[in-house]
Amino acid sequence: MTLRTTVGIIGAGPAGLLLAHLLHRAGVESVVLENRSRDYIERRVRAGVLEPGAAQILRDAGVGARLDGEGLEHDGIHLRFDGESHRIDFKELTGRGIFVYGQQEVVKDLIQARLDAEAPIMFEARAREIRDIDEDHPSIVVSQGGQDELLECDYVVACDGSHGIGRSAMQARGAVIYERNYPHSWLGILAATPPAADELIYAYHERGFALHSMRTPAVSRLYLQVPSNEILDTWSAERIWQELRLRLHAPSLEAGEILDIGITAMTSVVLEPMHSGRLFVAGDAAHIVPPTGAKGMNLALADVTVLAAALTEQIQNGSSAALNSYTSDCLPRVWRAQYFSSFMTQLLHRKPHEDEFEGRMHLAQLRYLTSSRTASKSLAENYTGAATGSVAVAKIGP
Ligand code: RFL
Ligand code: PHB
Repeated sequence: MTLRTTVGIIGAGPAGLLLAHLLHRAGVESVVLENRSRDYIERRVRAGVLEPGAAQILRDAGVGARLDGEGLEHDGIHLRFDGESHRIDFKELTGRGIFVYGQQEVVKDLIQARLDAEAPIMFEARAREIRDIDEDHPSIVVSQGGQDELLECDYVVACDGSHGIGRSAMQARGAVIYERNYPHSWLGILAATPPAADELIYAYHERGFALHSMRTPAVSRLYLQVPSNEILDTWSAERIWQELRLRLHAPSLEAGEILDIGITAMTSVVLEPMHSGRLFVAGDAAHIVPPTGAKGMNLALADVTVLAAALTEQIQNGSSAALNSYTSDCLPRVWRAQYFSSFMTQLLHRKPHEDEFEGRMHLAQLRYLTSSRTASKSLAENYTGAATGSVAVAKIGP
């Protein structure tokens, strides 16, 4: 059977769902294809931090009510190292705070909006192949319930994350991947335990990095640096809690039931360009940042906000300028976030064989960041997304 729509969207993560919602509000039809079940994606525990700009995007799209009611507004973060605790006051330094609101809550809000609009979203429907990218009507081969169907579109947007088919389709067409791997992973838990502090704690410790975050006053989200290729079986609950208390300097952190546990490898990836013919890629399909800078979901939401406006402009007014500049409009923000995420990762993690010299270099940089107003402000601008605004550019030739 052949289905037809204007924009075929692969993936119902934050990128694909927000894109579909923004297009719907502009009067543009789309179909969302999601490999997993609704239940699975609504439970998948991932990001937690929204920049104020991303929160505003959700509000402007009419899906910010729960975020404003249940999201936790934080004015700063704590940096802990060498037995000291320092607060970086984002609000005072930049006038902006951040929101702590789980990615799966953003996903739930957007799925609800899609269903309320009675707009098409197919779960357990896997995009297998993207065809005819250079034709007027590209199509997606979709497998659902053991059957193949064809979704014919005017445009295809791959929001299918880091392991999807969008990125490989782009690579097959000559797009370049810039990549860096880190020798660390994160062991992350979601636990039924009250947060040990009112704000996030990023801790540099001789035993490795640790991060204290939260979801509600009764649920904490906690991470530990572990070697890449670490095996989960070697981490008993007791070992995890002990290590968290030590690295976070949080002896009062209570052990609670572990609701979710997983290990995430850390990498940096940027795909250039982010579009080719009638195929566009957005979010993790186009770029991955290590989670230390809390940027991935924010970048995904920013990409599709640009893309929704550009597609609408093309489809409703026949104007292709914004669509043609999709890649160049997104990449400066992507590389800024990439730099910051890499900087935070290298600042806060212990290298596998870090020597005394390097350890002292880390401490020197952390002391600078927490004692110089200029350095603290730079961190605050980057973390809250205040540093991604456009600047006047003076071109100096080819
Ligand atoms: P997603 O969320 O991965 O969604 C892609 C969707 O596509 C589906 N899919 C397919 N569907 C149909 N056919 C196919 N062939 C398909 N292939 C894949 C998948 O099932 C999935 O549902 O990508 P999207 O929308 O680009 O969103 C990106 C974010 O998920 C990601 O950047 C963040 O989670 C990164 N991240 C963080 N970002 C932040 O902004 N702030 C944070 O605090 C933050 N913390 C984190 C993070 C990511 C983490 N992990 C687990 C990677 C913390 C961690 C630990
Ligand atoms: C989270 O709450 O899951 C979280 C917070 C900050 C990060 C990464 C993840 O840098």
